[in-house]
Amino acid sequence: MTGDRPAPSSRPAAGRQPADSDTAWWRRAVIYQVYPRSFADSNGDGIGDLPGLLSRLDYLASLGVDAVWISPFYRSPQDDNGYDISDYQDVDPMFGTLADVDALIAGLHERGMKLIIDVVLNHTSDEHPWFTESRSSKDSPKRDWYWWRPARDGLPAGSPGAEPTNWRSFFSPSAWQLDEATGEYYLHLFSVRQPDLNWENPEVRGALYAMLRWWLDRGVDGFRMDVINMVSKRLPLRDGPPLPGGDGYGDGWASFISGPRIHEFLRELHAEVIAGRDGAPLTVGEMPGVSLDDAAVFTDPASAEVDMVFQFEHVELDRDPSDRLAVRPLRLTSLKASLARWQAGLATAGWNSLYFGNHDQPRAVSRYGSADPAHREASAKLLATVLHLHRGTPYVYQGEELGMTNYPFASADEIADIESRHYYRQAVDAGQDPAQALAALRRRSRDNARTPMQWDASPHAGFTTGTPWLPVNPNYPGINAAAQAGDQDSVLSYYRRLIALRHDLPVVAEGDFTLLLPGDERIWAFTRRLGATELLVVANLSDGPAEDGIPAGRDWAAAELLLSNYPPPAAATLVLRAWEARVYRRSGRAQPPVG
Ligand code: TEU
Ligand code: CA
Repeated sequence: MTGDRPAPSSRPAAGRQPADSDTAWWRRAVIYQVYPRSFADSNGDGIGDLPGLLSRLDYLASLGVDAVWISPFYRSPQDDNGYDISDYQDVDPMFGTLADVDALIAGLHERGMKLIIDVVLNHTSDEHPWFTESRSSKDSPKRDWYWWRPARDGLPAGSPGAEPTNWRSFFSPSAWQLDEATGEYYLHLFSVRQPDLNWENPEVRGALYAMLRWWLDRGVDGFRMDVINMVSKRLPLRDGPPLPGGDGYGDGWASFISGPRIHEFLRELHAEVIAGRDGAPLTVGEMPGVSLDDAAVFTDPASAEVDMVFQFEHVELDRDPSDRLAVRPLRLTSLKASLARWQAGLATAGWNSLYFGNHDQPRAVSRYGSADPAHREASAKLLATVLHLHRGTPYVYQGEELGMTNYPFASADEIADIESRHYYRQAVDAGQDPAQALAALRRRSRDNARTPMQWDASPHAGFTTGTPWLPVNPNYPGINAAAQAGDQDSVLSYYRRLIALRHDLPVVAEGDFTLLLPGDERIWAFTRRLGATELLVVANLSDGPAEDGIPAGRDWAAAELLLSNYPPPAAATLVLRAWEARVYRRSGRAQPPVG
Protein backbone atom coordinates (compact mmCIF):
# COMPACT_ATOMS: atom_id res chain seq x y z
CA MET A 1 0.00 0.00 0.00
CA THR A 2 1.33 3.40 -0.78
CA GLY A 3 0.10 6.74 0.41
CA ASP A 4 -0.40 8.02 -3.09
CA ARG A 5 -3.66 9.42 -4.23
CA PRO A 6 -5.43 6.96 -6.52
CA ALA A 7 -3.66 6.87 -9.86
CA PRO A 8 -5.57 8.65 -12.59
CA SER A 9 -6.22 6.37 -15.53
CA SER A 10 -3.29 6.48 -17.94
CA ARG A 11 -5.11 8.40 -20.59
CA PRO A 12 -8.58 9.63 -21.30
CA ALA A 13 -10.61 6.88 -22.97
CA ALA A 14 -11.26 8.54 -26.30
CA GLY A 15 -12.08 11.96 -27.56
CA ARG A 16 -11.57 15.20 -25.75
CA GLN A 17 -11.64 15.52 -22.05
CA PRO A 18 -14.80 17.04 -20.69
CA ALA A 19 -14.58 20.79 -20.52
CA ASP A 20 -12.63 22.11 -17.55
CA SER A 21 -12.33 18.65 -16.01
CA ASP A 22 -8.63 18.97 -15.63
CA THR A 23 -7.08 22.39 -15.63
CA ALA A 24 -3.51 21.17 -15.25
CA TRP A 25 -3.56 18.05 -17.45
CA TRP A 26 -0.10 18.96 -18.68
CA ARG A 27 1.42 18.33 -15.24
CA ARG A 28 0.95 14.60 -15.84
CA ALA A 29 1.64 14.71 -19.55
CA VAL A 30 4.48 13.75 -21.84
CA ILE A 31 4.69 15.84 -25.00
CA TYR A 32 6.16 14.65 -28.28
CA GLN A 33 7.69 17.14 -30.71
CA VAL A 34 7.24 16.64 -34.44
CA TYR A 35 9.40 18.56 -36.91
CA PRO A 36 7.09 18.06 -39.88
CA ARG A 37 9.74 18.54 -42.55
CA SER A 38 11.64 15.52 -41.28
CA PHE A 39 8.95 13.23 -39.90
CA ALA A 40 7.22 11.43 -42.78
CA ASP A 41 6.87 12.27 -46.47
CA SER A 42 3.65 11.12 -48.17
CA ASN A 43 4.21 12.22 -51.76
CA GLY A 44 7.85 11.50 -52.55
CA ASP A 45 9.02 15.10 -52.84
CA GLY A 46 11.57 14.42 -50.09
CA ILE A 47 9.92 16.73 -47.56
CA GLY A 48 7.84 15.52 -44.66
CA ASP A 49 4.21 16.68 -44.63
CA LEU A 50 0.92 16.52 -42.74
CA PRO A 51 -0.50 13.49 -44.58
CA GLY A 52 2.76 11.74 -43.67
CA LEU A 53 2.27 12.64 -40.02
CA LEU A 54 -1.38 11.53 -40.21
CA SER A 55 -0.26 8.09 -41.34
CA ARG A 56 1.89 7.76 -38.21
CA LEU A 57 -0.58 8.69 -35.49
CA ASP A 58 -0.93 5.11 -34.28
CA TYR A 59 2.81 5.07 -33.68
CA LEU A 60 2.48 8.12 -31.43
CA ALA A 61 -0.51 6.61 -29.64
CA SER A 62 1.43 3.42 -29.01
CA LEU A 63 4.22 5.43 -27.45
CA GLY A 64 1.66 6.72 -24.97
CA VAL A 65 2.30 10.44 -25.27
CA ASP A 66 -0.44 12.85 -24.28
CA ALA A 67 0.15 15.64 -26.75
CA VAL A 68 2.03 16.49 -29.91
CA TRP A 69 3.82 19.80 -30.41
CA ILE A 70 4.31 20.39 -34.09
CA SER A 71 6.88 22.87 -35.44
CA PRO A 72 5.52 25.45 -37.93
CA PHE A 73 3.56 24.23 -40.97
CA TYR A 74 2.25 27.67 -42.03
CA ARG A 75 2.82 29.36 -45.36
CA SER A 76 6.45 30.38 -45.42
CA PRO A 77 9.34 31.05 -47.79
CA GLN A 78 11.25 28.56 -45.58
CA ASP A 79 14.23 30.80 -44.96
CA ASP A 80 14.34 29.33 -41.43
CA ASN A 81 12.34 26.15 -42.11
CA GLY A 82 8.98 27.73 -41.38
CA TYR A 83 9.93 29.93 -38.41
CA ASP A 84 9.48 32.71 -40.97
CA ILE A 85 5.72 32.86 -41.45
CA SER A 86 4.03 34.65 -44.34
CA ASP A 87 0.47 33.57 -43.44
CA TYR A 88 -0.38 32.46 -39.91
CA GLN A 89 -3.77 31.13 -40.98
CA ASP A 90 -2.86 28.87 -43.84
CA VAL A 91 -0.73 25.80 -44.40
CA ASP A 92 2.26 25.83 -46.72
CA PRO A 93 1.37 23.76 -49.80
CA MET A 94 4.57 21.83 -49.21
CA PHE A 95 3.07 20.50 -45.95
CA GLY A 96 -0.57 20.13 -47.01
CA THR A 97 -3.79 22.04 -46.42
CA LEU A 98 -5.94 23.38 -43.60
CA ALA A 99 -8.11 20.29 -44.11
CA ASP A 100 -5.05 18.21 -43.17
CA VAL A 101 -4.72 20.20 -39.94
CA ASP A 102 -8.38 19.53 -39.19
CA ALA A 103 -7.76 15.83 -39.82
CA LEU A 104 -4.71 15.99 -37.57
CA ILE A 105 -6.72 17.56 -34.75
CA ALA A 106 -9.46 14.95 -35.16
CA GLY A 107 -7.03 12.05 -35.49
CA LEU A 108 -5.14 13.05 -32.35
CA HIS A 109 -8.30 13.68 -30.35
CA GLU A 110 -9.74 10.32 -31.37
CA ARG A 111 -6.64 8.72 -29.93
CA GLY A 112 -6.76 10.75 -26.71
CA MET A 113 -3.93 13.09 -27.66
CA LYS A 114 -3.84 16.86 -27.94
CA LEU A 115 -2.28 19.17 -30.51
CA ILE A 116 0.03 22.02 -29.54
CA ILE A 117 0.95 24.31 -32.42
CA ASP A 118 4.11 26.40 -32.67
CA VAL A 119 3.46 30.11 -33.03
CA VAL A 120 6.11 32.63 -33.96
CA LEU A 121 4.93 35.95 -32.57
CA ASN A 122 8.21 37.86 -32.32
CA HIS A 123 8.72 38.15 -36.07
CA THR A 124 7.14 37.34 -39.41
CA SER A 125 8.56 36.54 -42.80
CA ASP A 126 9.54 39.51 -44.95
CA GLU A 127 6.89 38.13 -47.33
CA HIS A 128 4.08 38.51 -44.81
CA PRO A 129 1.59 41.09 -46.21
CA TRP A 130 1.96 43.09 -42.97
CA PHE A 131 5.64 43.60 -43.73
CA THR A 132 5.17 44.23 -47.45
CA GLU A 133 2.71 46.96 -46.48
CA SER A 134 4.95 48.28 -43.71
CA ARG A 135 8.02 48.64 -45.90
CA SER A 136 6.11 50.32 -48.76
CA SER A 137 6.37 53.84 -47.35
CA LYS A 138 7.06 55.83 -44.21
CA ASP A 139 3.37 56.79 -44.17
CA SER A 140 2.04 53.27 -44.40
CA PRO A 141 -0.65 52.58 -41.79
CA LYS A 142 1.41 49.51 -40.91
CA ARG A 143 4.76 51.32 -40.78
CA ASP A 144 4.75 51.11 -36.99
CA TRP A 145 4.00 47.36 -36.97
CA TYR A 146 7.74 46.69 -37.28
CA TRP A 147 10.86 48.41 -35.95
CA TRP A 148 11.97 51.09 -38.41
CA ARG A 149 14.83 53.43 -37.56
CA PRO A 150 16.91 55.96 -39.51
CA ALA A 151 20.69 55.61 -39.81
CA ARG A 152 22.77 56.48 -36.76
CA ASP A 153 23.12 60.26 -36.24
CA GLY A 154 25.68 61.81 -38.52
CA LEU A 155 26.24 58.74 -40.70
CA PRO A 156 24.80 58.19 -44.17
CA ALA A 157 22.46 55.19 -44.42
CA GLY A 158 24.35 52.13 -45.60
CA SER A 159 27.79 53.32 -44.49
CA PRO A 160 29.78 51.09 -42.14
CA GLY A 161 28.52 51.39 -38.56
CA ALA A 162 25.42 53.38 -39.55
CA GLU A 163 23.06 50.73 -38.20
CA PRO A 164 20.73 52.21 -35.54
CA THR A 165 22.30 50.02 -32.83
CA ASN A 166 25.34 47.76 -32.77
CA TRP A 167 23.38 44.54 -32.11
CA ARG A 168 24.49 41.33 -33.69
CA SER A 169 21.76 39.12 -35.08
CA PHE A 170 21.49 35.39 -34.40
CA PHE A 171 21.64 34.49 -38.07
CA SER A 172 23.47 37.37 -39.78
CA PRO A 173 26.08 39.94 -38.83
CA SER A 174 23.89 42.97 -38.00
CA ALA A 175 20.38 42.85 -36.53
CA TRP A 176 19.44 45.77 -38.81
CA GLN A 177 18.80 45.72 -42.53
CA LEU A 178 18.72 48.83 -44.66
CA ASP A 179 15.64 49.00 -46.89
CA GLU A 180 16.38 51.03 -50.00
CA ALA A 181 12.72 51.96 -50.59
CA THR A 182 12.62 54.40 -47.66
CA GLY A 183 16.28 54.61 -46.66
CA GLU A 184 15.51 53.29 -43.16
CA TYR A 185 16.59 50.16 -41.36
CA TYR A 186 14.34 47.44 -39.93
CA LEU A 187 15.17 45.24 -36.95
CA HIS A 188 15.58 41.48 -37.33
CA LEU A 189 16.97 39.62 -34.33
CA PHE A 190 17.05 36.48 -36.51
CA SER A 191 17.51 36.34 -40.28
CA VAL A 192 17.22 39.31 -42.64
CA ARG A 193 13.99 37.66 -43.78
CA GLN A 194 12.51 37.59 -40.24
CA PRO A 195 11.64 41.21 -39.34
CA ASP A 196 10.66 41.76 -35.68
CA LEU A 197 7.08 42.80 -34.97
CA ASN A 198 6.58 45.91 -32.83
CA TRP A 199 4.60 44.73 -29.79
CA GLU A 200 4.46 48.31 -28.47
CA ASN A 201 1.71 48.83 -31.04
CA PRO A 202 -1.59 47.50 -29.64
CA GLU A 203 -2.88 46.77 -33.16
CA VAL A 204 -0.09 44.24 -33.62
CA ARG A 205 -0.93 42.49 -30.38
CA GLY A 206 -4.64 42.53 -31.21
CA ALA A 207 -4.01 40.94 -34.62
CA LEU A 208 -1.86 38.21 -33.08
CA TYR A 209 -4.42 37.44 -30.35
CA ALA A 210 -7.22 37.21 -32.93
CA MET A 211 -5.11 34.74 -34.91
CA LEU A 212 -4.49 32.61 -31.79
CA ARG A 213 -8.21 32.58 -30.97
CA TRP A 214 -8.93 31.44 -34.53
CA TRP A 215 -6.68 28.43 -34.01
CA LEU A 216 -8.32 27.56 -30.68
CA ASP A 217 -11.71 27.80 -32.37
CA ARG A 218 -10.40 25.35 -34.94
CA GLY A 219 -9.65 22.88 -32.15
CA VAL A 220 -5.97 23.12 -31.27
CA ASP A 221 -5.12 22.56 -27.60
CA GLY A 222 -2.34 25.02 -26.98
CA PHE A 223 0.68 26.94 -28.15
CA ARG A 224 4.44 26.67 -28.04
CA MET A 225 5.47 30.29 -28.37
CA ASP A 226 8.74 30.90 -30.18
CA VAL A 227 11.26 33.25 -28.46
CA ILE A 228 8.35 34.85 -26.65
CA ASN A 229 10.58 36.54 -24.06
CA MET A 230 12.03 38.74 -26.83
CA VAL A 231 8.82 40.57 -27.74
CA SER A 232 9.25 43.46 -25.30
CA LYS A 233 12.14 45.72 -26.26
CA ARG A 234 13.72 48.20 -23.85
CA LEU A 235 13.23 51.77 -25.10
CA PRO A 236 15.01 53.67 -26.39
CA LEU A 237 16.90 51.02 -28.35
CA ARG A 238 20.56 51.35 -27.34
CA ASP A 239 23.96 49.91 -28.19
CA GLY A 240 25.02 46.89 -26.17
CA PRO A 241 28.48 45.98 -24.83
CA PRO A 242 30.95 45.11 -27.62
CA LEU A 243 31.25 41.41 -28.44
CA PRO A 244 34.60 39.68 -28.82
CA GLY A 245 35.67 39.33 -32.42
CA GLY A 246 36.54 42.95 -33.02
CA ASP A 247 34.00 43.35 -35.82
CA GLY A 248 32.22 46.19 -34.03
CA TYR A 249 29.06 44.28 -33.14
CA GLY A 250 27.59 44.41 -29.67
CA ASP A 251 25.40 42.26 -27.49
CA GLY A 252 21.82 43.56 -27.47
CA TRP A 253 20.44 41.00 -24.99
CA ALA A 254 19.82 43.51 -22.22
CA SER A 255 17.52 45.37 -24.63
CA PHE A 256 15.29 42.48 -25.61
CA ILE A 257 15.46 39.53 -23.20
CA SER A 258 12.52 39.73 -20.76
CA GLY A 259 12.08 43.42 -21.52
CA PRO A 260 10.15 45.87 -19.35
CA ARG A 261 6.64 45.00 -20.62
CA ILE A 262 7.06 41.24 -21.03
CA HIS A 263 4.95 40.24 -18.03
CA GLU A 264 2.26 42.74 -19.00
CA PHE A 265 2.17 41.42 -22.58
CA LEU A 266 1.94 37.79 -21.53
CA ARG A 267 -0.82 38.55 -19.04
CA GLU A 268 -2.70 40.37 -21.74
CA LEU A 269 -2.24 37.45 -24.15
CA HIS A 270 -3.51 35.07 -21.50
CA ALA A 271 -6.54 37.22 -20.75
CA GLU A 272 -7.37 37.79 -24.43
CA VAL A 273 -6.74 34.28 -25.71
CA ILE A 274 -6.60 31.61 -23.02
CA ALA A 275 -8.77 32.66 -20.08
CA GLY A 276 -12.22 31.10 -20.02
CA ARG A 277 -11.47 28.56 -22.76
CA ASP A 278 -12.58 24.96 -22.37
CA GLY A 279 -9.96 22.27 -22.00
CA ALA A 280 -7.25 24.42 -20.40
CA PRO A 281 -5.15 25.19 -23.48
CA LEU A 282 -1.45 24.80 -22.77
CA THR A 283 1.00 27.65 -23.23
CA VAL A 284 4.72 26.98 -23.21
CA GLY A 285 7.01 29.92 -23.85
CA GLU A 286 10.37 29.35 -25.49
CA MET A 287 12.68 31.70 -23.60
CA PRO A 288 16.39 31.84 -24.43
CA GLY A 289 18.35 33.48 -21.61
CA VAL A 290 15.42 33.46 -19.18
CA SER A 291 16.44 33.75 -15.53
CA LEU A 292 15.04 31.46 -12.87
CA ASP A 293 13.54 34.44 -11.05
CA ASP A 294 11.69 35.54 -14.15
CA ALA A 295 10.61 31.99 -14.95
CA ALA A 296 9.10 31.68 -11.48
CA VAL A 297 6.91 34.69 -12.26
CA PHE A 298 6.11 33.61 -15.83
CA THR A 299 4.92 30.17 -14.70
CA ASP A 300 3.25 30.93 -11.39
CA PRO A 301 -0.45 30.18 -12.03
CA ALA A 302 -1.26 33.28 -10.00
CA SER A 303 0.48 35.40 -12.66
CA ALA A 304 -1.72 34.02 -15.46
CA GLU A 305 1.06 34.35 -18.05
CA VAL A 306 2.22 30.94 -19.36
CA ASP A 307 2.06 27.40 -17.99
CA MET A 308 5.73 26.63 -18.45
CA VAL A 309 8.83 27.88 -20.22
CA PHE A 310 11.67 26.29 -22.14
CA GLN A 311 14.73 27.60 -20.34
CA PHE A 312 18.21 27.27 -21.82
CA GLU A 313 20.61 27.07 -18.88
CA HIS A 314 21.38 23.35 -19.18
CA VAL A 315 21.82 23.43 -22.96
CA GLU A 316 24.25 26.35 -22.77
CA LEU A 317 26.64 24.68 -20.29
CA ASP A 318 28.78 23.10 -23.00
CA ARG A 319 28.69 26.19 -25.17
CA ASP A 320 31.29 28.94 -25.26
CA PRO A 321 29.29 32.16 -24.74
CA SER A 322 31.62 34.14 -27.01
CA ASP A 323 31.55 31.60 -29.85
CA ARG A 324 28.19 29.97 -30.59
CA LEU A 325 29.84 27.08 -32.39
CA ALA A 326 32.64 26.24 -30.00
CA VAL A 327 32.17 23.33 -27.65
CA ARG A 328 33.50 23.30 -24.14
CA PRO A 329 33.64 20.25 -21.91
CA LEU A 330 30.54 19.56 -19.87
CA ARG A 331 30.86 18.38 -16.30
CA LEU A 332 28.12 16.14 -14.96
CA THR A 333 28.21 18.12 -11.71
CA SER A 334 27.24 21.31 -13.58
CA LEU A 335 24.43 19.63 -15.50
CA LYS A 336 22.95 18.07 -12.35
CA ALA A 337 23.32 21.30 -10.41
CA SER A 338 21.60 23.29 -13.13
CA LEU A 339 18.54 21.05 -13.34
CA ALA A 340 18.39 20.78 -9.54
CA ARG A 341 18.49 24.56 -9.23
CA TRP A 342 15.45 24.83 -11.51
CA GLN A 343 13.70 22.03 -9.60
CA ALA A 344 14.15 23.96 -6.37
CA GLY A 345 13.33 27.34 -7.89
CA LEU A 346 10.01 26.17 -9.31
CA ALA A 347 9.10 23.78 -6.49
CA THR A 348 6.40 25.77 -4.78
CA ALA A 349 4.96 27.89 -7.57
CA GLY A 350 5.49 27.54 -11.28
CA TRP A 351 6.38 24.48 -13.29
CA ASN A 352 9.33 23.08 -15.26
CA SER A 353 9.47 21.81 -18.78
CA LEU A 354 12.05 19.05 -19.19
CA TYR A 355 14.04 18.53 -22.38
CA PHE A 356 17.42 17.42 -23.64
CA GLY A 357 16.69 17.68 -27.34
CA ASN A 358 14.63 19.58 -29.88
CA HIS A 359 14.99 20.77 -33.48
CA ASP A 360 17.62 23.35 -32.45
CA GLN A 361 19.84 21.09 -30.36
CA PRO A 362 22.22 18.27 -31.24
CA ARG A 363 20.97 14.75 -30.54
CA ALA A 364 20.84 14.11 -26.79
CA VAL A 365 22.48 10.68 -26.92
CA SER A 366 25.49 12.06 -28.82
CA ARG A 367 25.79 15.05 -26.55
CA TYR A 368 25.06 13.84 -23.01
CA GLY A 369 25.24 10.07 -23.46
CA SER A 370 27.42 7.89 -25.63
CA ALA A 371 26.90 7.27 -29.33
CA ASP A 372 29.44 4.42 -29.12
CA PRO A 373 27.52 1.32 -30.29
CA ALA A 374 28.53 -0.43 -27.06
CA HIS A 375 26.74 2.16 -24.93
CA ARG A 376 24.27 3.95 -27.18
CA GLU A 377 21.13 2.10 -26.19
CA ALA A 378 21.87 2.03 -22.48
CA SER A 379 22.80 5.70 -22.44
CA ALA A 380 19.70 6.73 -24.42
CA LYS A 381 17.53 4.90 -21.87
CA LEU A 382 19.50 6.37 -18.99
CA LEU A 383 19.07 9.94 -20.22
CA ALA A 384 15.35 9.39 -20.64
CA THR A 385 15.07 7.92 -17.15
CA VAL A 386 16.87 10.78 -15.50
CA LEU A 387 14.99 13.46 -17.42
CA HIS A 388 11.50 11.97 -17.08
CA LEU A 389 11.94 11.35 -13.37
CA HIS A 390 12.50 15.04 -12.70
CA ARG A 391 9.47 17.10 -11.71
CA GLY A 392 7.99 18.87 -14.71
CA THR A 393 6.58 18.07 -18.13
CA PRO A 394 8.96 15.98 -20.26
CA TYR A 395 9.31 16.58 -23.99
CA VAL A 396 10.43 13.84 -26.39
CA TYR A 397 11.93 15.07 -29.66
CA GLN A 398 11.18 12.85 -32.66
CA GLY A 399 13.69 10.00 -32.96
CA GLU A 400 14.97 10.48 -29.42
CA GLU A 401 12.76 7.52 -28.48
CA LEU A 402 14.83 5.42 -30.90
CA GLY A 403 18.19 6.68 -29.66
CA MET A 404 18.86 8.54 -32.92
CA THR A 405 22.33 10.12 -33.07
CA ASN A 406 24.13 13.11 -34.59
CA TYR A 407 24.91 12.93 -38.29
CA PRO A 408 28.48 12.38 -39.55
CA PHE A 409 28.65 15.50 -41.75
CA ALA A 410 31.60 15.12 -44.11
CA SER A 411 31.34 18.53 -45.74
CA ALA A 412 29.81 21.91 -44.93
CA ASP A 413 27.79 21.60 -48.14
CA GLU A 414 25.69 18.91 -46.50
CA ILE A 415 24.37 21.43 -43.99
CA ALA A 416 21.18 23.32 -44.80
CA ASP A 417 20.48 25.12 -41.53
CA ILE A 418 20.65 28.90 -41.75
CA GLU A 419 22.25 29.24 -38.32
CA SER A 420 24.98 26.66 -38.99
CA ARG A 421 25.76 28.14 -42.39
CA HIS A 422 26.03 31.60 -40.91
CA TYR A 423 28.42 30.56 -38.15
CA TYR A 424 30.50 28.45 -40.49
CA ARG A 425 30.90 31.33 -42.95
CA GLN A 426 31.71 33.72 -40.13
CA ALA A 427 34.31 31.37 -38.61
CA VAL A 428 36.01 30.72 -41.93
CA ASP A 429 35.97 34.44 -42.83
CA ALA A 430 37.60 35.17 -39.48
CA GLY A 431 40.44 32.84 -40.45
CA GLN A 432 39.41 29.63 -38.68
CA ASP A 433 40.56 26.38 -40.28
CA PRO A 434 37.53 25.08 -42.26
CA ALA A 435 38.20 21.55 -41.00
CA GLN A 436 37.96 22.78 -37.43
CA ALA A 437 34.79 24.75 -38.15
CA LEU A 438 33.25 21.64 -39.72
CA ALA A 439 34.25 19.56 -36.71
CA ALA A 440 32.39 22.06 -34.52
CA LEU A 441 29.32 21.88 -36.76
CA ARG A 442 29.37 18.11 -36.60
CA ARG A 443 28.79 18.38 -32.86
CA ARG A 444 26.72 21.53 -32.86
CA SER A 445 24.65 21.92 -35.99
CA ARG A 446 20.89 22.02 -35.66
CA ASP A 447 20.76 19.73 -38.70
CA ASN A 448 21.86 16.88 -36.43
CA ALA A 449 18.30 16.88 -35.11
CA ARG A 450 16.72 17.51 -38.49
CA THR A 451 17.81 14.47 -40.50
CA PRO A 452 14.81 12.33 -41.41
CA MET A 453 13.02 10.15 -38.91
CA GLN A 454 14.24 6.56 -39.14
CA TRP A 455 11.14 4.42 -39.65
CA ASP A 456 12.52 1.17 -41.04
CA ALA A 457 15.43 -0.45 -42.88
CA SER A 458 14.12 0.28 -46.39
CA PRO A 459 15.84 2.93 -48.56
CA HIS A 460 15.89 6.39 -46.94
CA ALA A 461 14.71 4.73 -43.73
CA GLY A 462 11.13 4.67 -45.01
CA PHE A 463 10.93 8.44 -44.67
CA THR A 464 10.41 9.10 -48.37
CA THR A 465 10.31 7.33 -51.71
CA GLY A 466 12.09 10.33 -53.25
CA THR A 467 15.30 12.12 -52.34
CA PRO A 468 15.18 13.40 -48.75
CA TRP A 469 15.79 17.14 -48.32
CA LEU A 470 18.52 16.29 -45.78
CA PRO A 471 20.35 12.97 -45.92
CA VAL A 472 19.24 10.11 -43.71
CA ASN A 473 21.73 9.08 -41.05
CA PRO A 474 23.67 6.08 -42.45
CA ASN A 475 23.06 4.20 -39.19
CA TYR A 476 19.35 3.75 -40.04
CA PRO A 477 19.54 0.02 -40.87
CA GLY A 478 20.34 -0.59 -37.20
CA ILE A 479 18.43 2.28 -35.61
CA ASN A 480 14.81 2.46 -36.73
CA ALA A 481 11.28 2.25 -35.37
CA ALA A 482 10.32 -1.00 -37.12
CA ALA A 483 13.26 -2.87 -35.63
CA GLN A 484 12.47 -1.58 -32.16
CA ALA A 485 8.70 -1.86 -32.09
CA GLY A 486 8.51 -5.55 -31.23
CA ASP A 487 11.68 -5.72 -29.17
CA GLN A 488 11.07 -5.49 -25.43
CA ASP A 489 14.67 -4.43 -24.84
CA SER A 490 14.66 -1.58 -27.36
CA VAL A 491 14.97 2.09 -26.54
CA LEU A 492 11.46 2.55 -27.94
CA SER A 493 9.93 -0.07 -25.63
CA TYR A 494 11.76 1.49 -22.73
CA TYR A 495 10.24 4.91 -23.52
CA ARG A 496 6.78 3.32 -23.52
CA ARG A 497 7.36 1.95 -20.02
CA LEU A 498 8.79 5.23 -18.81
CA ILE A 499 5.85 7.24 -20.15
CA ALA A 500 3.39 4.77 -18.61
CA LEU A 501 5.18 5.12 -15.27
CA ARG A 502 4.41 8.84 -15.19
CA HIS A 503 0.75 8.18 -15.94
CA ASP A 504 0.48 5.48 -13.30
CA LEU A 505 2.40 7.00 -10.39
CA PRO A 506 1.44 10.41 -9.04
CA VAL A 507 4.85 10.67 -7.34
CA VAL A 508 6.51 10.93 -10.78
CA ALA A 509 4.43 13.92 -11.73
CA GLU A 510 3.95 15.64 -8.42
CA GLY A 511 6.56 14.41 -5.96
CA ASP A 512 9.18 16.72 -4.51
CA PHE A 513 12.82 16.45 -5.63
CA THR A 514 16.08 16.07 -3.71
CA LEU A 515 19.45 15.80 -5.46
CA LEU A 516 21.92 13.34 -3.89
CA LEU A 517 25.71 13.23 -4.39
CA PRO A 518 25.96 16.66 -6.05
CA GLY A 519 29.78 16.41 -6.25
CA ASP A 520 29.92 13.05 -8.06
CA GLU A 521 31.11 13.28 -11.68
CA ARG A 522 29.74 9.86 -12.67
CA ILE A 523 26.57 9.22 -10.68
CA TRP A 524 23.34 11.15 -11.10
CA ALA A 525 21.10 10.32 -8.16
CA PHE A 526 18.03 11.87 -6.62
CA THR A 527 14.89 11.04 -4.72
CA ARG A 528 11.27 11.97 -5.29
CA ARG A 529 8.63 11.90 -2.58
CA LEU A 530 4.87 12.25 -2.42
CA GLY A 531 3.13 11.41 0.84
CA ALA A 532 4.50 8.05 1.95
CA THR A 533 5.87 7.08 -1.47
CA GLU A 534 9.53 7.60 -2.24
CA LEU A 535 11.47 6.96 -5.42
CA LEU A 536 15.23 6.68 -5.75
CA VAL A 537 16.74 7.28 -9.18
CA VAL A 538 20.39 6.28 -9.62
CA ALA A 539 22.31 6.44 -12.88
CA ASN A 540 25.91 5.89 -13.89
CA LEU A 541 27.02 8.24 -16.65
CA SER A 542 30.28 6.52 -17.42
CA ASP A 543 31.67 3.74 -19.59
CA GLY A 544 32.67 1.55 -16.62
CA PRO A 545 31.14 0.28 -13.37
CA ALA A 546 30.60 2.80 -10.60
CA GLU A 547 29.44 2.47 -7.02
CA ASP A 548 26.60 4.78 -6.25
CA GLY A 549 28.05 5.78 -2.88
CA ILE A 550 24.68 6.87 -1.51
CA PRO A 551 25.07 7.00 2.26
CA ALA A 552 21.62 5.51 2.88
CA GLY A 553 21.94 3.24 -0.15
CA ARG A 554 21.59 0.10 1.90
CA ASP A 555 18.13 1.21 3.06
CA TRP A 556 17.04 0.92 -0.53
CA ALA A 557 18.36 -2.60 -1.06
CA ALA A 558 14.98 -4.08 -0.18
CA ALA A 559 13.00 -1.60 -2.20
CA GLU A 560 11.12 -2.51 -5.32
CA LEU A 561 13.06 -2.04 -8.58
CA LEU A 562 10.46 -0.34 -10.76
CA LEU A 563 12.44 0.27 -13.90
CA SER A 564 15.96 -0.33 -15.13
CA ASN A 565 17.83 -0.39 -18.41
CA TYR A 566 19.69 -3.59 -17.43
CA PRO A 567 18.50 -6.97 -16.19
CA PRO A 568 18.09 -6.82 -12.41
CA PRO A 569 21.37 -7.17 -10.51
CA ALA A 570 22.16 -10.67 -9.25
CA ALA A 571 22.59 -9.44 -5.70
CA ALA A 572 21.21 -6.32 -4.08
CA THR A 573 24.30 -4.42 -5.07
CA LEU A 574 24.57 -0.74 -5.61
CA VAL A 575 27.41 -1.04 -8.08
CA LEU A 576 26.02 0.23 -11.36
CA ARG A 577 27.14 -1.12 -14.72
CA ALA A 578 28.18 1.22 -17.57
CA TRP A 579 25.34 3.68 -18.26
CA GLU A 580 23.01 1.76 -15.95
CA ALA A 581 19.94 3.55 -14.57
CA ARG A 582 17.56 2.28 -11.91
CA VAL A 583 14.35 3.55 -10.38
CA TYR A 584 13.44 2.14 -6.94
CA ARG A 585 10.22 2.62 -5.05
CA ARG A 586 9.48 2.20 -1.39
CA SER A 587 6.79 3.36 0.93
CA GLY A 588 7.53 4.58 4.39
CA ARG A 589 5.93 6.79 6.93
CA ALA A 590 4.17 9.80 5.51
CA GLN A 591 6.38 12.84 5.81
CA PRO A 592 4.97 16.03 7.25
CA PRO A 593 4.14 18.41 4.44
CA VAL A 594 6.98 20.79 3.64
CA GLY A 595 6.62 24.45 4.56
O1 TEU B 1 14.90 29.40 -31.48
C1 TEU B 1 15.37 30.41 -30.62
C2 TEU B 1 16.80 30.57 -30.52
O2 TEU B 1 17.27 31.40 -29.77
C3 TEU B 1 17.68 29.77 -31.40
O3 TEU B 1 18.55 30.70 -31.97
C4 TEU B 1 18.41 28.72 -30.65
O4 TEU B 1 18.91 29.19 -29.44
C5 TEU B 1 19.56 28.27 -31.46
O5 TEU B 1 19.06 27.92 -32.72
C6 TEU B 1 20.27 27.09 -30.87
O6 TEU B 1 21.33 26.74 -31.72
C7 TEU B 1 13.65 29.54 -32.03
C8 TEU B 1 13.32 28.33 -32.88
O7 TEU B 1 13.25 27.20 -32.06
C9 TEU B 1 14.34 28.22 -33.96
O8 TEU B 1 14.19 27.06 -34.73
C10 TEU B 1 14.22 29.45 -34.83
O9 TEU B 1 15.24 29.43 -35.79
C11 TEU B 1 14.32 30.74 -34.01
O10 TEU B 1 13.53 30.70 -32.83
C12 TEU B 1 13.81 31.90 -34.82
O11 TEU B 1 12.43 31.82 -35.00
CA1 CA C 1 6.10 15.73 -49.01
